[in-house]
Amino acid sequence: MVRTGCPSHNCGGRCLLRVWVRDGAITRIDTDDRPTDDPSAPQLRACIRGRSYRARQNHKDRLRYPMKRVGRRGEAKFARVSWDEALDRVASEIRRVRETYGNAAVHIPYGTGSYNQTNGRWPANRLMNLAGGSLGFYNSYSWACISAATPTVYGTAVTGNQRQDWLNARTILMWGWNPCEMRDGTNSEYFVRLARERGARVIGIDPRMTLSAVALADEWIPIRPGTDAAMMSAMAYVMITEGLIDRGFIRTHCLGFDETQMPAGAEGEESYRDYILGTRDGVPKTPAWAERITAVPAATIARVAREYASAKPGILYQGYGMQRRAYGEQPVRAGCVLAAITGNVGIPGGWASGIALQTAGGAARWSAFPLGENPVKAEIPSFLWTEAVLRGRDMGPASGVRGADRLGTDIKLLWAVASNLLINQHANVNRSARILADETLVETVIVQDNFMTPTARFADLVLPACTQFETWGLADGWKYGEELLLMPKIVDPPFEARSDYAICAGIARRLGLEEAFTEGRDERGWIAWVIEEYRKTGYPGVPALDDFEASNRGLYGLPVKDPAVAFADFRRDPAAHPLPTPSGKIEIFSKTLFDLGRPDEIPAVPKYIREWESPFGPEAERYPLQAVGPHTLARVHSTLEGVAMLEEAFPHRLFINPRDAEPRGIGDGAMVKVWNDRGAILVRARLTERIMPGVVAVPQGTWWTPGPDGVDRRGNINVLSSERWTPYAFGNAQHTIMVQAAPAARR
Ligand SMILES: Nc1nc2c(c(=O)[nH]1)N[C@H]1C(S)=C(S)[C@@H](COP(=O)(O)OP(=O)(O)OC[C@H]3O[C@@H](n4cnc5c(=O)[nH]c(N)nc54)[C@H](O)[C@@H]3O)O[C@H]1N2
Ligand SMILES: Nc1nc2c(c(=O)[nH]1)N[C@H]1C(S)=C(S)[C@@H](COP(=O)(O)OP(=O)(O)OC[C@H]3O[C@@H](n4cnc5c(=O)[nH]c(N)nc54)[C@H](O)[C@@H]3O)O[C@H]1N2
Ligand code: SF4
Ligand SMILES: [Mo]
Repeated sequence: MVRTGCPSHNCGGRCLLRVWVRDGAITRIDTDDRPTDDPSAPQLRACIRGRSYRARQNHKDRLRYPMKRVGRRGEAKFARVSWDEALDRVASEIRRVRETYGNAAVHIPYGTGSYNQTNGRWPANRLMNLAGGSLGFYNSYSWACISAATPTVYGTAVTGNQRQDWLNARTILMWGWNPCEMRDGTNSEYFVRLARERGARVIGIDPRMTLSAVALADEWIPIRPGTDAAMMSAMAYVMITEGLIDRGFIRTHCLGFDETQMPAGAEGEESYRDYILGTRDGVPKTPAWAERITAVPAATIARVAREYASAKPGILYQGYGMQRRAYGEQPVRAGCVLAAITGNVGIPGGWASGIALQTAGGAARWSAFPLGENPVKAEIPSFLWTEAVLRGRDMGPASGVRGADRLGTDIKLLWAVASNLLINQHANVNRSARILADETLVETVIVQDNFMTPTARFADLVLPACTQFETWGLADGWKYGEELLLMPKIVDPPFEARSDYAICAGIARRLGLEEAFTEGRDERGWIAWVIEEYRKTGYPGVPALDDFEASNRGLYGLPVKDPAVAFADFRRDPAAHPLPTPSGKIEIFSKTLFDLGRPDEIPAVPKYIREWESPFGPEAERYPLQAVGPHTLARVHSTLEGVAMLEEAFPHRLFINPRDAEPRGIGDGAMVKVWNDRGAILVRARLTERIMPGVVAVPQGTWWTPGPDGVDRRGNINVLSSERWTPYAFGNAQHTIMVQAAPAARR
């Protein structure tokens, strides 16, 4: 029995597994068996994905050999080749594209299959950085809006207290946040539960009655997707007109709340209070106004406003689903402002909102495997890679490019490592498939994965990578956590699969960079090196690798007895500890955003803006249903697709309210076609009252499997999602979709 960190990928958590091995094969997996369950160092109990990982590990469809494409791109006709031929070809393609178009024509796209140091995308990044660089990206598919919008208010993304502090809260608003299904740090749901046992009232605000609403909340408030900023504005209206705001805190710590505290150069402009009261636009943001937009009763909005503003301290926790939307920047800023005007910032049991990266602790940050520096300084927003394929040469700052005035080249070589993004996880699958199928655009597609994913089917070369059980790794918490988890190599890779590190080392050799790339280390050698770095840089208690391995404890942890509170210093003395914003204060009105001069889409104070696809636009005539693609317990995005027992436990369904299903003649369990202008999918219906009328849900991540008619048989929500990006963050808006649904024609 070996204790190890779960292969976990980008699953939202980091847990401990106990793995039993017999005759070189994994026979059983369970989880943390430490006897204590003390909130300062709780067990890291695995979810069903970690517990069922054996089925993925031993799956008959694991990639076995390197393969090259023999048909048209996307046709998925492949022939086995030797590793020598495959690696020669990768090296010569990197050389050719580099010489013909420059290093910026090579792109390693966003891909989150492994965060365990030497496995996943990281060795490829290290290699390309040594090989002259490649086109980089910034932000993520997870957090584009929230990571860009939070600093416009606070100057930083580190706005979260350590979770042990949640036990001090009296009110918790789980706003579009679903930690029971969408893991957001192992144990987040446990801490909410403890807080509730201590008397906190918990409210879930989500178009779906999630498992979190069921298991953790006192109340579920269904809200129309894309309208959260309207409800938040109406809450502010109630707080302002009923005198529930924290005037003292606003005066000493905030900027731009009303006309008395406008930043220099914006005197006389519309303040937050002006917007809320409708002083300039003539529309007071009353609960009645918001009810028409959000479908939340005005009385409920007013009641939640009063509760959050008076049963203090309180947490307004913002999930990320509502920022993966058209104007995803707005609800983020609106939530931060509610935290600020109620004075919930910088106090125990409070919460500043925003992305809320943990303020202190955390055994270590994950990327200690050295990637080196990228000689190519240009970066694109992660979501805009298809743009860089189509018109990279003309892209500049107006298209979100950083570090250069113009990219000067299109992307010509895509090397997807631990990524199912090129097809499955990016928006508008049919469009991506058309772009990739055109061999005059991207000339070379290399995919490195454990399975023949929809992305791999579009590869010119498929390289079989091993799983985390087959190589060395090290992980720490996903957003939160104080533990460092050792991931020793437990079994050998099947057939000819190799570690991502070994694959990259082989390419490095062919580019004359082997010594520079490996520095004489193998995977285990790098993990030993990384641990020594931690020991040198503030964590001397981490055991050296040999001892760590011999102990078979699997983890090293730091108990949290005295949880840190974000902005505590600023709260105490704002003059001595100013925020890293231009004004040093909480910027309710952002002069930086004001100066962009695009008030309709990037207002200086947070506003509700109607989405570009919404029930209120003309598009609703043909496509009257809003569709969301939540993160499901059964998968890590598209990873773990094909594990039969997970599919059995959580069958893939279109979740639809009977009030929408019945007029359409859709019965429970019926096969349904869901479509819009971008494409169509087939998926079985689950009729349920646990989703609000007018909204349907299709959990994201199933593998795109088009039939001869182009209709996807496996119900991938990204067939329906749009490639349009958000105005300020250049983020993905994959939850903003309008669709129609009808019973599928009998075949
Ligand atoms: N089980 C599981 N857990 C995961 C992952 C996984 O794949 N599976 N992935 C991990 C990763 S990488 C990430 S980035 C996070 C993502 O975490 P999130 O982005 O927070 O997850 P989602 O499920 O997309 O959205 C959360 C909730 O928002 C709701 N929602 C959608 N639109 C709106 C809206 O406009 N308003 C409101 N109020 N609610 C809305 C959805 O119904 C859903 O219940 O999850 C992490 N955790
Ligand atoms: N519609 C919609 N689309 C979304 C989202 C949404 O909410 N809605 N969420 C977005 C978010 S938040 C994210 S983070 C992205 C995630 O998108 P991706 O980063 O593409 O994540 P996965 O789909 O899990 O694909 C990871 C791939 O890595 C492979 N893999 C696993 N381990 C290893 C390894 O060690 N080595 C190698 N080489 N391969 C490995 C897996 O087999 C899998 O194919 O999806 C985004 N797409
Ligand atoms: S939450 Fe993540 S790390 Fe934990 S068991 Fe599940 S998949 Fe593994
Ligand atoms: Mo994500």
